[in-house]
This record gives sequence, structure tokens and C-alpha cells, in this order.
Amino acid sequence: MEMETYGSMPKIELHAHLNGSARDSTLLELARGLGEEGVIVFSDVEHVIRKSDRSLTEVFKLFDLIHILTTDHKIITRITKEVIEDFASENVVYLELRTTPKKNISIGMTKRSYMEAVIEGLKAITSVDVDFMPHDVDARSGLNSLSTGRTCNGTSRKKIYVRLLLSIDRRETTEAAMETVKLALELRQFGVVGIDLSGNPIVGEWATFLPALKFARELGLCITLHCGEVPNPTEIRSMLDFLPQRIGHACCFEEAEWKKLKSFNIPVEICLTSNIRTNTISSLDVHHFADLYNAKHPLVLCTDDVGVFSTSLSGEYKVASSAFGLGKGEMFQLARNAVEFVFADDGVKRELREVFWPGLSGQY
Ligand code: 6MZ
Repeated sequence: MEMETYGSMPKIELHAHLNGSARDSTLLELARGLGEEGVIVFSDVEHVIRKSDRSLTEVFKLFDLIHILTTDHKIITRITKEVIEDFASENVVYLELRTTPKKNISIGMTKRSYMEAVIEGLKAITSVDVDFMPHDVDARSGLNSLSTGRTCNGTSRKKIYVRLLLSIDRRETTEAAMETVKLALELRQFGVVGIDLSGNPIVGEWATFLPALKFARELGLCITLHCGEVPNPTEIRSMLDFLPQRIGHACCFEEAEWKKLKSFNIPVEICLTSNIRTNTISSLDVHHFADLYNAKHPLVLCTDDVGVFSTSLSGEYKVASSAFGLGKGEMFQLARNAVEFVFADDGVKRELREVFWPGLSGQY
């Protein structure tokens, strides 16, 4: 029953990694195919994909495997389409999907061609209306994306806004990070709104990424950082002092960092199942969600990697509601608050506020 409530409730997803959100069934099909070609041994890989409890270190090993399976233009297009369809089917009305542009010379893949494959995936969706172009570009090209998409010839049709974030992987050099930022700038007309810094938190130095992140900011791109997935007070403080528009996780903060975060009022993307599964937080009883929620700190519930952690955004809402004793009205309010933290333009924010029209809250 509760799951149905959160399934039908409109929701906003701001922290979802493309390759971490691929369906298990798709990954298994791809692994079987590569097994038949003799590229991998399927039986070695199958249990790795099916396993759901993994440490943070194991998660990054799994990503290396997923990337072997998916780093191909056609497959990237396919998983982008499937991931967006899956989020739309559980009434996510706005999705900020992030992915790390990849270069693989041996198959003729550049960071740009990788992103073009992602954009192809956005365009290939027919089961739901996908709004991904910035509205000022739509106006120039005469496209009307301002329709609500809720009715079409009298029949109601689902609509999802999708915007893209390009991720810098912590394994990358300053030059590689810079290339990603330049690409983000070129692809703004296709809905790229910002930059994310992610990847294995024990790899890489903040100073390596700072020039590219500063450059991104100068160009007007929004920035979100994976911050505090492991204890590293110096890095956490430098990240907060950079004043990103949002941060993800905030698991390993000490008193001084909490103070800074709260005084800067930086919204936090909270990924409950991910934090528990990776053992970054030992149990929901001690999760920082409760303290931040009680302090009215800006928060948004997110999934991180629905495929890797076998979750869904509705599932995250259900977990939060039962772990922290929040009613449906409070959960609706939490979903609605996220409108203010999206990186899309004000026109989209206005339309999203309409989706979360106050009258609707009576249903929850
Ligand atoms: C840090 C994460 C992550 O970019 O290939 N990623 N980075 N912490 C996490 N929490 C568990 N989950 C995913 O998607 C997969 C990539 O996203 C980042 C990692 O860099 C991973 O390789 P894309 O689409």
C-alpha cells in the first residue's frame, strides 16, 4: 500500500548515475552476449551482477565490470532510454541524470560521441514525453515544450523533464576534467546543466579537479560534488568552501563540517539505501537524514544507483517514511521542496511547482 502511494506521488530525482541505474536484466543479457563471444566468462560475472550487498570498494569494482559491458554507443543509447523509462514509470517528473563521458579509442568512442549516444537515448523514448531542451532554445527552434504534456487528444500522457550532468571521475587528470567541462558547455543546448565530481572517494586529490570546477562555474554551469563518502576533513572543508550548488552523501562529517554545511545552507542529496549497502553509514537509526531534516536543512531523497543497489525512488521514500516516522503529507512536502534545488532554468521550476500544485498535497 505505502509503496503504491510513493509510486504514484510525483517525485524529483537529482542523484542518479546512468551506468549504476542500468537494469540487472539488461546487464545480464549483455554479459551473456560477451560470454558467447568469449570476451568474458559469464558464470564469473553473473553472481557479481546479482549480488546486492557490497562494500564501497566492491561497488567500484562492479562499476569497472559494468563499464566493460556498456561502453558501446548503441548500448549507451539503450540504457539511457531504459533508465529514463524506468524513472518515468514510477512518476519521477524531473530527472537529473549524471554520467561520466568516456573515451575508448579502440572502438572510436570520444567523450563527445559517448554523450551523443546518451542524447540519442533521450530522443528514442516514445512511451512518455521527454522534455530535455532548455526552454529558451525551444523558443528559438519553434518547439513548444511548454505544454504540460498531461493531456494529448483528451488522453493523459506522462511527461518527464530530463536534464544531464557530466561527471568528472576522480581518476581523471586536470586536462581530462577540463575536456568534460568544455563538452558540457557545448552540449548545453541538449539539456546539460551542470558538472558532478564522483568516483572512488579514496582516489584522486581535490586540487586536481579544482581548476576545471572553477572554469565550469565561470561558464555558468551548476556544480554538485560527492562530498564526505569517506572521512577526509580537509577535503570536505575545501569542498564546502567552494560553495557548490549541491553536495551528495555527506556521510563522514564531523561537528565542524556540519556547522559549515548548515551555515552555507548547501542542499544535500541523500541516498539512504546506497549509504547502508556500502556500509558508509552503519544503520538508518544513526543516519544524518534525521538531524538535517529536523534542522530544516535543504534535502532531497535520491537513489544513487537503482541497478547496483536494487532500489527505486519510491522505495527510498518508503524507507525514509518508515525509518524516520514521516507521514505521507511530510513526504509529499519533501518531494515538493526538491523543485527549488534543480539545476534547470526558472521556467522549468515554475512548471514543476505547478506539478506539485498545493491542491494535490491533499491526496497524500
Ligand atoms: C561515487 C559513484 C557512486 O558515470 O559511468 N558513481 N561515485 N560514489 C558512489 N556511490 C556509491 N556511484 C556511482 O556511472 C557510474 C559511475 O558513477 C560514479 C562512479 O564513477 C561510477 O563509475 P557512469 O554513468
